[in-house]
Parts: sequence; C-alpha cells; structure tokens
Amino acid sequence: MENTQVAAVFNQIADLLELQQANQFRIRSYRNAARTISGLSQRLEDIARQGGDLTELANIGESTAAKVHEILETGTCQRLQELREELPGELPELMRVPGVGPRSAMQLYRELGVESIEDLRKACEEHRVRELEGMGAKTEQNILDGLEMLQKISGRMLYREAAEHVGSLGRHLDSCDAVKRWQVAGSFRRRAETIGDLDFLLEATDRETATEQVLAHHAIGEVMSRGRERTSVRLDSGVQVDFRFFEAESFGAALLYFTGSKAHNIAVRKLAVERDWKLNEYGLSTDEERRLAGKTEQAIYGRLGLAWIPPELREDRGEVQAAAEGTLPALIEPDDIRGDLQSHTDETDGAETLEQMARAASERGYEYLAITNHSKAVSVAGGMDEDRLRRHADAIRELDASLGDIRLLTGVEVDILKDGRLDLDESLLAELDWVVASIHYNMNLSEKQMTERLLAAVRSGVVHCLGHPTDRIIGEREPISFDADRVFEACAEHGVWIEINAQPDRLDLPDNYCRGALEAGVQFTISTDAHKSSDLDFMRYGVNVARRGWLQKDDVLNTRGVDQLLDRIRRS
Ligand code: DGT
Ligand code: CA
Ligand code: CA
Ligand code: ZN
Repeated sequence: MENTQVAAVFNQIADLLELQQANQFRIRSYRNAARTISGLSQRLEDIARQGGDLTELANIGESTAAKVHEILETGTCQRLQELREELPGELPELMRVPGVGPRSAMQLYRELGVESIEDLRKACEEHRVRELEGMGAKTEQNILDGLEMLQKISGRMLYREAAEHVGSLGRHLDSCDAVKRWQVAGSFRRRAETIGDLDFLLEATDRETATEQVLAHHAIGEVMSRGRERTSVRLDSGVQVDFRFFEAESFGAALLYFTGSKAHNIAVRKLAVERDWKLNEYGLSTDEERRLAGKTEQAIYGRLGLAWIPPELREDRGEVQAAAEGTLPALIEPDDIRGDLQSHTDETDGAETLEQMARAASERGYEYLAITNHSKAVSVAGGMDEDRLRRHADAIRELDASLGDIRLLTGVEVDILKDGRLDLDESLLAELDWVVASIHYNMNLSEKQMTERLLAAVRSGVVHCLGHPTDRIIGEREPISFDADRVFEACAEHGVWIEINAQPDRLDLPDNYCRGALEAGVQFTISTDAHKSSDLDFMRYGVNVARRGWLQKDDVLNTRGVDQLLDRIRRS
C-alpha cells in the first residue's frame, strides 16, 4: 500500500465529514494527517513493518495512528465505511466533480434530489441547477465542464494521445541534466491501444535535484506524491504520470518489471522461482541474495534461458515459450512499409486534392499510394456512383502518368450493403487496381447475418481487401459481431487481404484478432485511411498493432516494392 492511498482514505473521511457539516477541527485534523502522509519520503508500510512509532510524525495522534494501521492491513477503515452508510446514494462521488464542493453537493441533493453523477448531468442539461440559490448559468456550465473532465480522468487515453505526452515529457527529461537516463515503461512501451497512466523510469545523478528539474515541466498540474523512490503527478490534461528512480545496476530489472504486463511478469517470475531464484524490480538473484542480473533486460531474460522479448509481445500470449524455444517472430518494423493502400481525397470526404496526397506520399518515401474514395451509399461522405468513379479513375491514371517517383493505384472503398452486395457495379470494380470493401451502416445485425454479409463480399471475386473489418471505434463503438474464424478462413481461401486500419481511434483489425487471422493464413495490409496528408503519419500506429499481433514483414502486403505489389494484386 502506497502513502498516497492511505492519504486518500483520510481525505475521503474529511470530505464526508464536510458533507455532514461536522466540526471544522475534526475535518482539519484529517486533512492535516493526509498532507503529512503524502509528503513522507519513506513508505508508511515500511515504517510500520519495522515497528516505528507513527505518533512521532506531525499531525498523527493515537487514534489517527490506529487508523493508519487499520488502512495498511485492510485497505480501508471502519470510520470511512460508517460515514458512507450515513449519506445517501453516491453523494460522496459528486464531490469528485471539479466545481462541486461539500456545500453544493448537499444543496443539490436536498433541493433537486441529485444523488449521482448521472442525476447531476441531467439536472444541468435541464437547466435546473441554475435556478438554485447562489448558483447560476455559469455555475451550471462549470459543472458540465467538470463532468467532462472527470470522464476524461477516469477514462483511458488513446495511444496517440499518450504518445504526444511522452514526446513533450521526453524532450523535457532530455533537458534535465540531473537525469542521466530515462525510459517509458508500462502499457505505453507495450504499445497498447489505450493507456491508463504513464510510467517513466529514471536514473539520476542526484534524485533530489532530478525531481526538482522534472517537476519544472510546464504541463504538470498537480504533484500527488513526492519521494526518493517515486514521484507521481497529474498533468493539466488529467493524465497521471509516475516517475520512478533506479540505479544503473537495477535499471534493466525495473524496466522489465514496470513494462509488464502483469501477466507476462508472472510468467517470467515463475521461471525464476523454478530455479529457486528471486526476481523483482531490483534484479534477479539466488535465494542467498547473490545477484545474477539486473543491469539489462537481455541479461535477465538470458539467465532465465529466454531470448529478449519485444515489449509488444509481453501479454502472456505464448511469448515466454517462444522465447525459450527461439521461435519468437521477427516483428515488422515501421521502415518496412513501402506504400499506403487506403486514402481519400476531396473527390469524397478527404480534405486535399489528388496531387497533394500524391506529393505527401512521395515525400514520405513511398513507392505507391492507393486512392480509395467512398461509394455512393456513403452519402454523408459524398460517395461516388459508377460514372463519377469512372471519371475519377481516369483522373488518377492521368496524374499517375505525369508522376515519376510514385505509383498511384486506382481504387475505391466500396460499401458492403446490408445484404452483402457491393455498392457499385462489379464489372467496374474489376477494372480498378485495388478494391477495399468496408461496412459503414447497419452494424447491429445478428452474428449470423453479419458473417454472411462479410462472406458475400469476400467471395465476390472483385474485392482485394476488407477495410476496418470490425468497425469498432475505441471508446465509442464496439466491434460488430461476426464469426471471425469463418471470415478469416474465407479471406485466406479467396486471397482477400485484411486491413489493419491505422486511424488512432480505429486500430482495426484490433491486435487481439490478429493471431487468429494469422493462424488462418490471412495476409494483411496496414493502411492509414488518410483523409488529409498529415494522416499518412498514422502508419506507425498501425505497425504497433501489427507488432502486438505477432506479424512479420512478409505477412503485410505493403512491405513489398511496387513491382511485387502489382504482381500480387493483378487479377488473374
Ligand atoms: P495501464 O497503465 O493501465 O495502461 O497499464 P500498465 O500495464 O502500464 O499498468 P500499471 O501502470 O498499473 O503498471 C505498470 C506495470 O507494472 C505493469 O504492466 C506490470 C507492473 N505491475 C504493476 N502492478 C503489478 C503487480 O501487482 N504484479 C506484477 N507482477 N506486476 C505489476
Ligand atoms: Ca501505466
Ligand atoms: Ca502506473
Ligand atoms: Zn471506411
């Protein structure tokens, strides 16, 4: 148990006492205790375990010390539970909303019957809050803003957002001269699709100075705890960041431990335990405390008879066994990508012209770009009918003929209609270089209907690739339900590629589907689905997914050079 968690319990007690409008001195004594505890450099748990006297600490008397012991043992405390029971509904939760204090929470409850966050949102939206004494339209808006913020804080962020924070924090850490070395661990290093919090590991010349320098970063909003081992902050954006200090001799062990995943750690530690060794964030050692490794991950894995495992694979999905047998995949790299196979222009819902997109792809060193605008069913995007597509394809061919350094492929993203038919004439589709088929409507069909719908597209004989195959939007829309095994088998049989769509909120095919598709013999594309030239840079997010899905260079079509690509997609 961390000091911050103990302090949080005391702060919660103080909050609830405030809701009850209890004695101010009692409230303050809990707050003072919380402040002392979160400012300690040593862990309370360690002090207690060594039999230290907690009452020697400022603001901690007999009864508070007893509560600390209770919290350390049980994770909570009786007094907090009692207070919770004395108050109705989720009233205490209301105070987590920025802009809502104990007094206003009580007022909202008494006068509007607001007992939960949901009640509060509704009351604001129905403009009932502004009618209350001492509140107004501005307060109401503040509360709504606070609710939005709260959702952001309690939610996870997309990998892309995390990457922006890491970029900015990383540049800052590079400028801190007391920071000798830093690394991001956690789900970010594993390149997971969403990230809870950021975990930085630091080696410092002097931890105190390094902490000062790190905390000077402009984006840091609140320092939640500060200590010799760890400092935790919340950025202005609400994102939580942990900075942990390690010495060089332990850095590899720390990196291994804090990269996780937890399941991977457990699987690796099991190998150590089988040898009667000990593995933790400080190193690998014999039970007699003789150090075996700790400086690098390679050395630790090596001692355990394992090859170094790329972080993207550390999910306990068979990687430990593969590392023992020497059969880990040689994962695809961003530099392996030679072109992009899904992009849009201002012919439909893209923001830029054909020329602009072609130039941008060429600037990225690509050998080819497929232009895949929408078909007519996607009317919100201004989708094309047959005539328009014919003329558009001519324009693509014409521009292609005038470009020396990049090959433009004539293509389309044809909508798969509800019954599995394609939204454009198949004889026209057969004339194009590259046909992506995707679902954009009617996503709530039964699994059986959805499977038939996808199978019809796969078997059409004119489709090269299934675009954003599950249609999920991270945090917004669940994947469609379909029999993935059957669809993947059909794709393998009919030579239909499966797209890994690299849009940051799609990442579709999701990584947890990739292994199944791979085992079925499916081949993949990684495409950005760019709607403007800067979207072409999403490619690396797609590569992240592919790596987490165990894909190698040869599993991905657009790692081929242009001649080989054309050879592969040419219709027989
Ligand atoms: P997140 O932050 O929810 O996106 O996911 P992670 O994986 O970054 O998780 P986090 O930040 O809670 O912890 C970082 C790593 O530390 C985690 O991946 C594995 C390691 N770790 C944390 N707690 C435990 C634990 O109880 N046991 C083991 N074996 N490892 C843990
Ligand atoms: Ca984390
Ligand atoms: Ca963490
Ligand atoms: Zn689409």
